Amino acid sequence: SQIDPSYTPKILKPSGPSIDLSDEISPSENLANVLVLYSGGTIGMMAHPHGAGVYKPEPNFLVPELRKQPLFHDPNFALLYSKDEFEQPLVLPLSKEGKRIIYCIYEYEPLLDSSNMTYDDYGRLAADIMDNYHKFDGFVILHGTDTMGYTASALSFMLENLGKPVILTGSQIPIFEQRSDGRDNFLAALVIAGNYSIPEVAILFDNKLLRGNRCTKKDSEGFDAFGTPNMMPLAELETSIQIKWDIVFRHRGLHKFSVHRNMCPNVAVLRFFPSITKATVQSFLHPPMEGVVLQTYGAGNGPTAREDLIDVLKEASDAGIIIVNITQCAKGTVSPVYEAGKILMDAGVITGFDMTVEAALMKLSYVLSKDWPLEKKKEMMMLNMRGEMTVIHSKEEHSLLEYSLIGKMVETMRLSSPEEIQILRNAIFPPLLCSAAREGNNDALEKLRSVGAGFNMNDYDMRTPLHVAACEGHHNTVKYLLEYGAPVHVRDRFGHSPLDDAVRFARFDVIKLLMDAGAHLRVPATALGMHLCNSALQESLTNLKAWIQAGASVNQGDYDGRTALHLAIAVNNEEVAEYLISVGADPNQKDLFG
Ligand code: ASN
Repeated sequence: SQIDPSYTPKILKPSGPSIDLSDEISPSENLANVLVLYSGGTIGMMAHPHGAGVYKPEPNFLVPELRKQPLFHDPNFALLYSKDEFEQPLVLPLSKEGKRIIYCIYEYEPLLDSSNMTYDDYGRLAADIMDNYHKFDGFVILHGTDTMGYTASALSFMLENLGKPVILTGSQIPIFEQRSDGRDNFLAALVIAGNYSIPEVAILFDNKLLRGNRCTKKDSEGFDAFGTPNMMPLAELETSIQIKWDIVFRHRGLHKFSVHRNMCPNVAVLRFFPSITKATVQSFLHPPMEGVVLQTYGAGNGPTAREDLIDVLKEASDAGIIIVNITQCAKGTVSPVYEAGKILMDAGVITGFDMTVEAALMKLSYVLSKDWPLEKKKEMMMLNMRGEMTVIHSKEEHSLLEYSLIGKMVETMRLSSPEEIQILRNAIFPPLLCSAAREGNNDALEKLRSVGAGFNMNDYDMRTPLHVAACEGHHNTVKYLLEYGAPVHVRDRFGHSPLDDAVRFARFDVIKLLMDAGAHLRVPATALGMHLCNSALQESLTNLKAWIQAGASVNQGDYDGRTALHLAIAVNNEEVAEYLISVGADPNQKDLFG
């Protein structure tokens, strides 16, 4: 049955601190907060001597052990938070790049072998990410490998308009066994979630970052357990980490992050094989079945000579069951090149292109659970919603050389290798993007985009075109950038997000747009109190309004607990005081001196 929409996740059992990191730590380029949701899997298992030596998840084991491991925890830095070990978050040692990753692990109860994961567990993961979304820069899910491809696919659909990284990882050998692959996988997942604003659900395994809804488990024993047969990795982690930003999937449009927890359970996979009987196919296509992933031969072919089967498929499709055609081949796509494929399409079977079984099933579950008419559901199944299907771009669109300036430079500098061209792109595009954003020149931005510039690219101060357009208050440019997937949560060298910039320059229209796209303030509470007090002291009603519009709480005090209203009264500014009261300032609130 479907998940009850009023389902609330059980409160997680915190293994470690319950510190509200957002209140304690100023966002800055040197710190990142990552939430780890630990659902189970081999990574935290132990072989139980009393259980015939088989592996089982071991509760309350991972966190205390990690605290003892210098690679996973720097106790000296953690002391800054609390003297009490159990109140401290886990902190990775300082990275080569000078960044600290602070992480909290929430251990689920019970921990599961991933063979037991269900839609309810996906719902719980999604709800926990939703509840903690604003406090963290990224999320890691520790998960068993057996069904990780299904969970990653499901979450990629359930987490709508995701703007932050969600990285699943696990291991083939438990993390504290001698030859474990879990240590590298977990560390790398933390590093990716904390350092790179990749708004995707991904799997990190064996030094590869893979799009979650493209993954299949391909090896039950090897460390290289996952593959994305129809797509290159998002990143390969070698001596350096090179993210292929061009292929990172970004949702388009101005929508906030939200979670869709219902998944339709009435789906199944049917695999053709020579001589399959009509009765077998019929038995699959009975109510309550609502959707079937049909694994056909080669490029999506079915047996043309088997009219009996084709008729059953047509009847089911006419009766409203969605049948999605994917290939049995480990790699490749369904395409209508054979009569044997066309005959299925004529029977109402829809094309699933190069989706994996996991992605096709989970997408079907997601789409079927939506309150959409049948035609729209079918349409959505054939649309690339989260990067789960290959999108073929026309060659010209991505040809760097189309852009004459870069082309000329390439020629002049006699660059030839793709690496050299990439270096040139990285050097040239950011300032061009930022200056176009500064002018509010959407045409120039569009030209740059069409030749391969990404709106995530940033300049030497790590400022993106969205930061610049937000400062300038170019409403249309901000809108355009957001529509083309410009990241909303990125912070520049000074720790500022585009929303912070819009607030500082009191760009009210832009604040609204950014918030519509899910942006939120990440300023620690007392620092926010000081901003409000300063604005009141400087008698700047506009600045106060901007902070309040961006979600600052009007009664937030500074270090002495004084609020903007205290200051407005101290400088005797009636207009500011009246405004503050009109937006809910409490005239009776006491500062720390009473
Ligand atoms: N059976 C384990 C699981 O999926 C396999 C693993 O994690 N390597 O939970």
